[in-house]
Amino acid sequence: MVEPSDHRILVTGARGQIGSDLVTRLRELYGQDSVIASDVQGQGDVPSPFLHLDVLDQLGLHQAISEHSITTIYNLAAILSAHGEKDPDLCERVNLGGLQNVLDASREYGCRVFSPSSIAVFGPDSRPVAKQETPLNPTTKYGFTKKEGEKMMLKYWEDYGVDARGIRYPGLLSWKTLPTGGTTDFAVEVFSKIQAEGEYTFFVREDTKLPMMMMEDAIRATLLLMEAPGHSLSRWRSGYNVRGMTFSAAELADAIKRRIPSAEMRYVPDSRQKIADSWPQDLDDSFARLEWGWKSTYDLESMVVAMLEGFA
Ligand code: NAD
Ligand code: AKB
Repeated sequence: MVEPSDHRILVTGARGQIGSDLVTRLRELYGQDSVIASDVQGQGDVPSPFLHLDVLDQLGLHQAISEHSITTIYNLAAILSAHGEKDPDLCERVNLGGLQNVLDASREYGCRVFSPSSIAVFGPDSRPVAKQETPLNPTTKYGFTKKEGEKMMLKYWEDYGVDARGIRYPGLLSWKTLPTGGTTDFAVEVFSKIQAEGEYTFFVREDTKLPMMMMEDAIRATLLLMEAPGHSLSRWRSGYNVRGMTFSAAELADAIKRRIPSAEMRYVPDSRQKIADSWPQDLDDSFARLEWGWKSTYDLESMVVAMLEGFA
């Protein structure tokens, strides 16, 4: 049994939307010095310890793990969907090449791994509600890398015993760090713009309905999965569906307008519409509920209250 003080954690891509919140929570649980934040970007305002680390740099990764006696890696370094469609080569290099480096190093040093998947693993044939076992037919480069990433993690578990786990996160909502490069970004941007400027132009149609989740729930799901006994996990261990809530852009706009009647919102779809139209509108997360006790806490109304307060 590993005591909290025995955890030595490396977080890659720590400056991103999830990393900013996850590093804080992990440090609350395991101690500031036990959690090494790292990113290909500079340290910014992330508190130390911080390493400048590119997941494509195999040697740097090995050195970081060995010098800091790392036991668990949260691999958050990635290129998200909209950015990935613009630069598919970089998306494949970072999302698959980076993951392979993390898994190879974990195999050598005996680390546990968490590396997120996404609802992007699904394609248009998964609509409206994607089940855990719905076939994965993504139409984006990002979705392809997430699907292959799930397979790679399962292979490293089955063939080499690397304890690799993952979640198919929906669009994540938080006021602490703004999302960039994704398709679900509109559901955060709207709160930031309405609070700052009183208006927002959605880059998707008003009937665009996608699965979403509050960051607090996503972090809770992540830690629940990582704490779950290995024997309770099935072949879905590298990509569990987790459900938070689902709403259309118009339903989100209505919920905001009920609280801020002067808010002005318009819809001017851009290239991200095609990506949104290829993803499921909702998820069935029965396996996560059954195997490791997942249950979300936020719904649309409580999320809108929290996000408006957060950006106020
Ligand atoms: P993000 O884009 O906000 O952050 C990614 C971080 O990775 C950035 O800080 C970036 O500098 C860093 N990075 C990029 N290339 C790197 C490299 N070569 N080496 C090291 N760092 C590198 O992304 P996020 O939203 O925090 O997502 C984290 C993970 O969760 C990703 O795997 C993403 O696919 C997944 N995910 C996120 C969401 C979401 O809504 N945020 C939803 C589904 C899945
Ligand atoms: C994106 O929009 O790319 C991410 C995701 C759902 O994976 N938020």
